[in-house]
Amino acid sequence: MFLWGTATAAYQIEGATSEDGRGPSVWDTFSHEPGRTSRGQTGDVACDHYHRWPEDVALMEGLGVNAYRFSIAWPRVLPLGSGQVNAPGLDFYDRLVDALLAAGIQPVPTLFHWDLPQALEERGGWLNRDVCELFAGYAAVTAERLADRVPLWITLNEPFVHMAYGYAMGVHAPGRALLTGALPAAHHQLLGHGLAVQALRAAGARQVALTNNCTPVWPASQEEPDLRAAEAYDILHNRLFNDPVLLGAYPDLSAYTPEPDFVRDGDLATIAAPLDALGVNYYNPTRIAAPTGDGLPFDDAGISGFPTTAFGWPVVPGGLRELLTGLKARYGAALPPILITENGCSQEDVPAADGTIDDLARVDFLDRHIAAMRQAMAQGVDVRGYFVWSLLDNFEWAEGYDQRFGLVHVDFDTQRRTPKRSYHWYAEFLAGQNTDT
Ligand code: IFM
Repeated sequence: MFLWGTATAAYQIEGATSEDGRGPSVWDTFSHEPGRTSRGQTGDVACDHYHRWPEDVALMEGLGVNAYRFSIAWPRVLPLGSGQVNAPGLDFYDRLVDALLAAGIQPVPTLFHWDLPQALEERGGWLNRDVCELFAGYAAVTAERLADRVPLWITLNEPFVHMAYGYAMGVHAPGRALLTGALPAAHHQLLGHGLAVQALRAAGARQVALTNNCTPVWPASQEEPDLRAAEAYDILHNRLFNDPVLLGAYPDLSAYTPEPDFVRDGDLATIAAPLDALGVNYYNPTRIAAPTGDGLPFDDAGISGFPTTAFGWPVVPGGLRELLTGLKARYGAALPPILITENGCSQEDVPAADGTIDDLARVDFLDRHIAAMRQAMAQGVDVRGYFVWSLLDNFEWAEGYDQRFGLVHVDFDTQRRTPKRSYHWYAEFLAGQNTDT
């Protein structure tokens, strides 16, 4: 069955951050520090999904999706990251899973979507190798409870973004600006992933995947310095996270570190545990030029000549086809089936006087990206699912509530949910699908 779904993440929608025994996460700490997020906004309430989940499941049922990708908050299950399990936290996800199944929707949980328990940050976060085993312990506890009903699990969401924004540049939690000193956070996330794959399978998970944020990299010119810079960026953004998982080896990291001494014997074999699917999140290509400063080995040259989202991201549907066919060309038989675990756009969705939200640009975005995905499938890429980011407008990290990605508009003062035109479009589209394609 082809999975047609929508996606969210715990800290972006749940709220109830100190309810029923949930421990604090790095995002609670970070978003409460002055100047970290737009207008000081936090995920304290977000979409209040922790209380309003029945309404949100009903919205998905109305949409007609057959799958829902959400994330489980590690600090809700294990408030200190390990040790004592918080039963009400697991109960929440248990109820959600049952409600989804009753609505004919396959739950697809992600175990880590950036909300590390603060207690683990105090031990060094993902820079501390011990966190890898603790992540596997959390995976085991969670799957022992849910794997009887949840076939497909995703370990990590976008370890590149978490490493780059959270540990290299400091614009996301935990707010560390270590530049290339962030690389151990990449390796430890990947090692944690590999250990979690073992733990999930031991607990009865039938299928396991990892979600990477991938981007086609466009050199700014065909001149040698730009081509070299583009290759260096491709290594950092794409290959650093795909090669070890799919090929069991890191790409040449010499542009970033003289010696990856954080990699120990046996780590790569653990990281390369076979997967049932690779999750791919696609938003846009990246155009790269030779560096002008003396820091990193590339400059982001920006893309012009395409429409942009409210975030200013270029809208390039053909980039999705290029990405998918490129993955197949690069990894060949080592590439498992692909799930597009996120694709979507932020728009300035202002309700009209009659309350409707006519987000035609989002409809066009989704329509053209789905067409691009199908072109890649026609070229032989094995894609098994597509999830729109996102079901609801939500807490867009450092951007707070300013960037709206939802098929459903959320009024954050009243928590009123209003399906946008894109919701109705997707519902109609799904009604016309044969779920085998
Ligand atoms: O909101 C994020 C999500 O958490 C991870 N992928 C990209 C989305 C849009 O920025």
